[in-house]
Amino acid sequence: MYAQLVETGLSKIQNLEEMAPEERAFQQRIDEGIKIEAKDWMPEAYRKTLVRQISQHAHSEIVGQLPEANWVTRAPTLERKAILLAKIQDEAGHGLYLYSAAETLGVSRDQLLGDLHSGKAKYSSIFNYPTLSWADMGAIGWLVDGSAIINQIPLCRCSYGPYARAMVRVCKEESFHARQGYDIMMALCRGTAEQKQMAQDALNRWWWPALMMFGPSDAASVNSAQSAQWRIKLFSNDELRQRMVDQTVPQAEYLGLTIPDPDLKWNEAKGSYDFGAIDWEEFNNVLRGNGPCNRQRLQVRKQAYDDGEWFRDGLQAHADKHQGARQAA
Ligand code: BYC
Repeated sequence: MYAQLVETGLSKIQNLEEMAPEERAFQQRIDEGIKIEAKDWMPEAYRKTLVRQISQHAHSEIVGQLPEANWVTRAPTLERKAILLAKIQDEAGHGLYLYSAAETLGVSRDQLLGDLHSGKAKYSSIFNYPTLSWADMGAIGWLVDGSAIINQIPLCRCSYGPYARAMVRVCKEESFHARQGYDIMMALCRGTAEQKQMAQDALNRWWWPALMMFGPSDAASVNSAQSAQWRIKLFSNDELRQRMVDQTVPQAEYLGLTIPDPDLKWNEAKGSYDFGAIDWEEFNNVLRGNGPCNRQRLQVRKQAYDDGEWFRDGLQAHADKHQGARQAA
């Protein structure tokens, strides 16, 4: 796939002969599988691409806490509440590793957060959908964290060292998240008819948005070819989306739930499932800021940032005081 993506993107990206010597040496290191580290020379466009992707990833982790936070006070048991809280705390941790990885590329946390709050930086489309019932906690863990793992396992091998290393722990924790989600779905599906219906309803609402998480189709993906050449992307959006469908259909069957896609069908020749058309108009609309919860999500993040100002000021004053004392000594 890597070769195929680079191939299709050849009109947009340079081949080795066209590159300046420094850039050629950089590309050769990448082709040999050598990691790029923060202090190494890198093309400005590589740095920018990573800042864009890593920061959007970090924002997704932070904004991703909000739909689940909605259910902390209404979890059905103390145990479920404790597990959900631990998962949400993990997401905060992921955001922090990722902001730190982005900072190694010479951007400040304030700049990154400023871009989120102004609407300049994106975060994952999936977090602009509402969580209407407890079953949504199951569906998010199962489908959203499940998709996140499929997308993120290859990132542990991406070319930028600090990003790749941050992803190792993130993926381990995501695996726990996906299992807790599936466990909620199993409990609901083994419960009353009403509980099983809640699980089906959650699957109906989260299925298509989860498929959209993988990004536009390969034909429409503007960044894929260059990211593949730089080995930031090891698999294409469509390839990973197909993996998610193939992995999830048997899991839905085990639960006794129906995937909301009349065109879903096993394709013997391909050895994978065919599935229906994605509503890209809906996806683009969410990206433009018009999803069901976009405004609410941004407003809550901005409010949290403003509310935390006194704390950041306090930390800064404390740090300044100690630095002053050290300089005086
Ligand atoms: N939502 O050329 P493309 C999580 C944008 S966190 C919004 O294919 P690329 C979790 C894309 O940014 C989930 N925007 O781009 C957390 C680009 O716009 P810009 C987040 C999307 O970068 C808590 C444009 O569309 N995961 O899992 O090559 C709880 C064209 O796309 C989306 C990551 O961030 C989307 N779904 O590929 C539970 C993983 N898709 O930036 C779970 C790392 C595309 O040019 N990121 N866009 O203005 C990636 O792997 C890649 O950035 C993507 C997109 C596959 C997402």
